[in-house]
Amino acid sequence: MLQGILYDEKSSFLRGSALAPELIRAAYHSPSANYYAEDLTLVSNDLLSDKGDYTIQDYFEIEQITTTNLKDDKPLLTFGGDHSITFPIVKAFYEKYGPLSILHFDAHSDMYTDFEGDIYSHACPFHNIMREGLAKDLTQVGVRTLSGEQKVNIKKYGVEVVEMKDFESFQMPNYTAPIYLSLDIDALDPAYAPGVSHHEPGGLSTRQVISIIQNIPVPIVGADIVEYNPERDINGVTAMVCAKLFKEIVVKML
Ligand SMILES: [Mn+2]
Repeated sequence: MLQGILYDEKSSFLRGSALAPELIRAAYHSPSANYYAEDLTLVSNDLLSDKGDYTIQDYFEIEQITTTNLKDDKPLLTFGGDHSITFPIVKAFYEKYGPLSILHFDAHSDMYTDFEGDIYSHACPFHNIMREGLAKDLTQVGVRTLSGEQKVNIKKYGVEVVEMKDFESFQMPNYTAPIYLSLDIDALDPAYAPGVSHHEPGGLSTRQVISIIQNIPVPIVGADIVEYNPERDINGVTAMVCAKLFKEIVVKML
């Protein structure tokens, strides 16, 4: 299942990611590509059971909406929105499934206790998730912006961080149960995905992200694609990256 969360109020630097869901869908439906994932799964529209996009007035509505859409007992993927939405989404998943392992792609650890006075900032969702014990474990890939405060929190909660500088040594965690996947599109190098609010050079290639997704050994029960900012995109190239990664993720959700 698919839901879009039109929300970027917790962005610290630039707005724009609330515009993303509609444009990722348009890229996915673009006649320039087909609906096949690379393993030849046909990721067709009727497979998705799209719940559409939700305009958010209040941050905590996101949990309610997700809880409602989880009632169908089907895997659920969310188009964001800034990364703050992952905390209320994971909260809804926790209520249904208990703590899940989370695989998190991001240039940033998002492990600040608060950011500019807001504990729900898009720089904080994974601190909130770990503080509330909503994840079985958390592995972060693509990180290249750590700070002292975040390092303290990472240690405190036993977060596994694969920094970009050490990416060569990345090994898939030993998953034995379905996981939640959170994909901040700024994990990719801005050369591959310029349509993000925070351009952070030295990131992952599209192919590296695809390879990791294809090698996940267990089903994905929940996922999000966040932080795509169409206002920063060039010729819709990042929307196509989102659509491509979306199809590869959906394969793991079936
Ligand atoms: Mn990020």
